[in-house]
Parts: sequence; C-alpha cells; structure tokens
Amino acid sequence: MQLEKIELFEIEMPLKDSFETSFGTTHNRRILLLKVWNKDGVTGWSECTAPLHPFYLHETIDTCWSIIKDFAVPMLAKAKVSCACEVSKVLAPIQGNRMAIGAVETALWDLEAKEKGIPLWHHLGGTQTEINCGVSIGIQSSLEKLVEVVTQEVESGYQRIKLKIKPGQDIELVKKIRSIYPDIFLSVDANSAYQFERDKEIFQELDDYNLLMIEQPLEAGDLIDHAKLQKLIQTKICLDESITRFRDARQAIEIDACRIINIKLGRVGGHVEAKKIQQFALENNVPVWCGGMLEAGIGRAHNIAMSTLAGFTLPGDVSASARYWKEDIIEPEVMVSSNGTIKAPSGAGIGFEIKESLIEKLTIKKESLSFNDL
Ligand code: OSB
Ligand code: MG
Repeated sequence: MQLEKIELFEIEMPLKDSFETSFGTTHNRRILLLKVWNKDGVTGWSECTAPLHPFYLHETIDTCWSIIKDFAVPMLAKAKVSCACEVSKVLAPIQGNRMAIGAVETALWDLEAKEKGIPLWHHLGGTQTEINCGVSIGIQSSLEKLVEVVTQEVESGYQRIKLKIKPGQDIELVKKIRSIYPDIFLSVDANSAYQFERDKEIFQELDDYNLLMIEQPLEAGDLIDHAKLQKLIQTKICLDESITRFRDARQAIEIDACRIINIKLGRVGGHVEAKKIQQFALENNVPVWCGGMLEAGIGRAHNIAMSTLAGFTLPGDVSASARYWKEDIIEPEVMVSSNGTIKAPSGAGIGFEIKESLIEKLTIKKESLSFNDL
C-alpha cells in the first residue's frame, strides 16, 4: 500500500426529521469525510462519526479535523504502513480521539479492499451475507407521535425498536409501546442520562417490561456503577459510550457491567479494534450489535461491512438511507428488505458508488494533504 494523498471534506446535510436524545437535538449533520489515494489513483473513503458538539463523548468534527491533519496523517506518512491492519498500531501513541483515528483507519481499509478488488466485508473476515436491522427512535413531542413513528417502523419490518429515553420520559413511553406491541424486540437508550443512586428504582421498574436491553443508562467511564445496576436487574445492560477500546470491553465483561455490547466503528477507533471486541465478546457469549451515529452512506456502508462479522447477531442501528436523508451520498442507497435485513454488497471496498459531485455540492470546507510533503 503506497499512499499518495488524503483529502478532508466537511459536508453539511439536513436530516429529514430532527433527532432528539437525552443530550440534545440534531437538525443538520455536519460530516467529515476522508478520501485517501494510493500512487495508482485508487481511492478509499471513510466517514468520521464525530458530531458537531462534545455532548455524546468528547470528540467533535473540529477536534477530529485537527487530530487527523496535525497528527494522524503525518504519523502515517512517516511510518509508511504496508497494510490497513497496521494503522491502529501506528496511531496508538495518540491518546483518546478514537473517532479521529477510526476515520483514518477505516478509509485505508476501503482503499486496501479496492486495491485487492474484493468487498470490504469479505476482506474483514465477515461471514454473514445479510445483516439484521433495527431502528433508533428519537424522543418525540408526544406519546401519540411516538406510537405513530413506532407503528410505521414495525410495519416496515425492522426487527427491533429502540426508544431514546431521558429522566421524566422513560417508564411512561415503554409502558405505552408495550401495551400496543407486547412481543416486539424493544430496547431503550439513555445516553448516560441517569445516576445509580438517584435513579435505580426507575430501572427496577423498567425491569417489568421484558426489554431486550437497556443501553448506556449511566455515565461513560463508570463501569463500577453499571455493574452494581446489572446486579439489581434482570434486563441486560448494553454499553455504548463506555466502550471506546478493546480494554473497556474486556473489563466491562470481566466485572459484569454489561451483557451486550454496542460496537461503533468510530467510537472504538476503527475496524481492527472493533474486530478485537467482537472476537472477545463472541468467546464470552456476549452478543454484539452495530450502533449508529446518524451516518450518511459512507459510514453506513462501513457499518454494514462490520456487521457481517460473526457475533453481530442482534439487530443493529443500521437502517435505510431514506430514514435520514432526502438524497444519500452513495449509490445505490442503503435499502432494507421487508424482513428488516440488508444484503452485504458484492462490489469492491465498501461496495457502493460515491456520488462525488453531490459531495462537492455539499462541501463547506476542504483540505488536501500530500503524503510526499509530510
Ligand atoms: O446512542 O446510539 C446512540 C445517534 C447519535 C448519537 C448516539 C446515538 C445515536 C442513535 C442513532 O441512536 C442511531 C442511528 O444512527 O440510527
Ligand atoms: Mg447509544
């Protein structure tokens, strides 16, 4: 693998509907895309999953831009990596900043799969030709509206419904949806909004609704209190924000702080780290699934590739492009079957065409870095 240059694009894309979580509401997405070129003109693409604000975890689109430009790319240029599997090791001296690292790492995986002319999911060692899909439903303006949105998604065939909750909007939502849909796979995601001592009774009450899981109830980094909560309830805890690298997953499983893991490619720093977590979870009978960050098509395509790995058995938050975007930046758009599945694509690399002229139109900031100058 001989790298020539890397381009950074910041694009702006309005969401079809705003998306509310316990940490805030997103109307527009600003997305950092990377395009990496080898010496023969083959290109690989990735999407940085960092949002605009530091309210999910610490990273933002601007911190990622700076880490990628000032550190990750110069380190890569100096190391002269020969394969995508080496990138995470070369970038290991960078502390934290997992989404910045993940953006660079995943672009090189797409490039490498394209150099070899094989689908990325194949190159990663994926075995599932179809993946199971669920949806994440943001906090709605009323219970009636929530019922309407859930009904629409259940009728589209999605295999699991996840409701975003926050203090004051939790048990009531679950009770309502369960009364209408007693048997669906239903889960909730708190995005770290609760505290163990203050709120434990809420989770004990939620325990009566046969939820598939409760995602990230407490603060990121607080494995100890998650383990205390898991002892108190039957419902499986799933960690999202708390898992930023393999070590977090190993320790969480070791102390029974969770019984399911949501793997997000960006949050864990790329495909190699995601694979390590997936393998360890599989050996320990902990199911995993692929989380989402309201990705446009390129990020979605990487998520599909990762979800084909063994152990990704639970439906992920990888849903159709059309749920979020009027027009996605890839072709064809991500489509979900009436059984709530997505087929792994057969084309080389991420397996979707990049709509470069659309990306140009959406671009608000751009920079090109040559590996020869670094
Ligand atoms: O916690 O899973 C989350 C979106 C933004 C930030 C965090 C999360 C989410 C989602 C959306 O739940 C999942 C999707 O991309 O469909
Ligand atoms: Mg989550």
